[in-house]
Amino acid sequence: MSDSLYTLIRSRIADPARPFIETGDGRNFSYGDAFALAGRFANALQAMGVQPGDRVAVQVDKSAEALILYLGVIAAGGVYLPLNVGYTLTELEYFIGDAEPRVVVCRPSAVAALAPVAGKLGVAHCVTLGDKGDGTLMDKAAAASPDFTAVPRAASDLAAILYTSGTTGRSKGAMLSHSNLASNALTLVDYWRFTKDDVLLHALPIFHTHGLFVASNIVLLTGAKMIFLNRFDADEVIRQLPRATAMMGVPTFYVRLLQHAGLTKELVKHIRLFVSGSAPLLADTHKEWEARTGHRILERYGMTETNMNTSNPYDAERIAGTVGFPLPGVSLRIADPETGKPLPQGEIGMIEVKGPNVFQGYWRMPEKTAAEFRADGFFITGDLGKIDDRGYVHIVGRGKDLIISGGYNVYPKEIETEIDALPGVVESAVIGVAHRDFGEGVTAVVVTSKGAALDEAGVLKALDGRLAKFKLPKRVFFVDDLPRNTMGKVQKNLLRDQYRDLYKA
Ligand code: MCA
Ligand code: AMP
Repeated sequence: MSDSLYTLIRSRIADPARPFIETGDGRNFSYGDAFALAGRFANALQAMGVQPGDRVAVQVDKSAEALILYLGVIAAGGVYLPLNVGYTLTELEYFIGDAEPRVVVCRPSAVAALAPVAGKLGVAHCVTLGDKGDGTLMDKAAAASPDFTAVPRAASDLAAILYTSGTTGRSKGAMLSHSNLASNALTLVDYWRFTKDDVLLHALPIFHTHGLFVASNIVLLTGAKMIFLNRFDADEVIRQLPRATAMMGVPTFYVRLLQHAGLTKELVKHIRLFVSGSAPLLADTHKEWEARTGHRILERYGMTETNMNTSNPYDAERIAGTVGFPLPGVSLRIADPETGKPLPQGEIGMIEVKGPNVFQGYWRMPEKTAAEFRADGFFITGDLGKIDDRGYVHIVGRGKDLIISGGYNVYPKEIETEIDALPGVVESAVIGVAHRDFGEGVTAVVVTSKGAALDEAGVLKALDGRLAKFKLPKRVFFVDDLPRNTMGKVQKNLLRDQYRDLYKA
């Protein structure tokens, strides 16, 4: 028997005529349409030599076809490797060199620059997919047969690799198996009561866990429908909300919608579920949302490496500022960060998890993988938390130096390395400062050598093109020295304090 996620999805769709994706420009897909296109993609990929286990790297704009490509890749037994469209050529070079994909799929506008780089790195095919369902991959798909029998896969075979940055060194590819994805999505279907009658308003990007797996896999496993927006646009979301029954978003979605005069109780009376995750939802936002709409947002907690770990309950009380209970099948403990010894109930420590949702390790980094697991198999999340006396998990901080801006992770070390390499820079510290829109705003504090003529605009210009735009500091400050403790470690908490009101207005 095959444990392919694709086979599972197909087995759960009883009526292929049911609508799957509705897009703004009328390129709509029933489940049958989607399976036919996935079959064409799978045949086209096989014709390009994709064998089970081969990586297919994809950096394209959001479209129904792009999501269906994910299905085509896993049907062919390939490993789907989605990449943020914001990544620059320099960043892509690393991912492609590390993952060694057989095929790279990019935007038509990017192929001239990317194809030579991919070719140099040994990629056999660089093909394109545009946001209107155009491109050379679509041409190949159109010429291929829609009939395809999914390549059998074992539960632990890889379905996807998603890169996530490390606090030190380069990005790590989190390897997710067919059963990691299937088990978590099936759990969420039950926990959040999804059925074929749901209509999910999908405004998230599809190159990260939230939009790709949490949102899309749930829909695919229930036969529900999605209204698929290319990006988050508050006006468009307000227009579409009355047609939906559920929406998933990062906290910035909710913050922005609260600023929209169109958000009323009447507008959302058909919605049964609002989910938030990927970054902390402020308790104030939670409360304001309830006062304005009558709905309590359901906050949940996950990671690229683990999919979803905890969720506030569907029926019982959803508590602002908590991420709810461990999901069925997920073991979660609070441990001493140094020793891994479980701490008494109520104490703050490292959140560690174990379960079928937890990934297979980092791609070609066995030492890094080993370092993030305890001997008894628990994964060390890097998040600090506690469990209250009612069993709700609270995330109280991060043991890792990480900024989450609008739901995107930014690793200070990566930005500091780029800034430190600029002429005239002695050292720098990059911190996350509370930001009214993005939750945290990337902020750089820089020490230059005497007489250096570097200013804020100069730093930003130098970083532009090397780092994705969402990683660029919103502000750059210059100081004589960075504050350090007696061990010589930069005291980022003091810097965060100093700049705490920067983005509040
Ligand atoms: C865009 N910009 C950003 C961000 N997004 N800067 C910082 N942080 C961001 N997140 C930049 C743009 O490049 C632009 O720069 C300027 O900010 C204004 O862009 P704007 O139009 O306002 O942005 P937007 O297009 O509206 O995007 C904001 C957004 C988007 C809707 C919040 O970032 C988004 O969709 N975020 C969702 C991320 C996500 O899905 N995360 C899930 C990860 P300039 O003006 O210079 O051009 S999965 C995960 O974390 C785990 C597993 C989990 O638990 O889910
Ligand atoms: P990523 O590596 O992009 O998957 O980001 C995972 C990280 O996002 C987690 O380790 C947490 O730090 C954070 N995160 C996800 N959901 C929440 C949440 N509901 N509240 C606070 N932090 C969250």
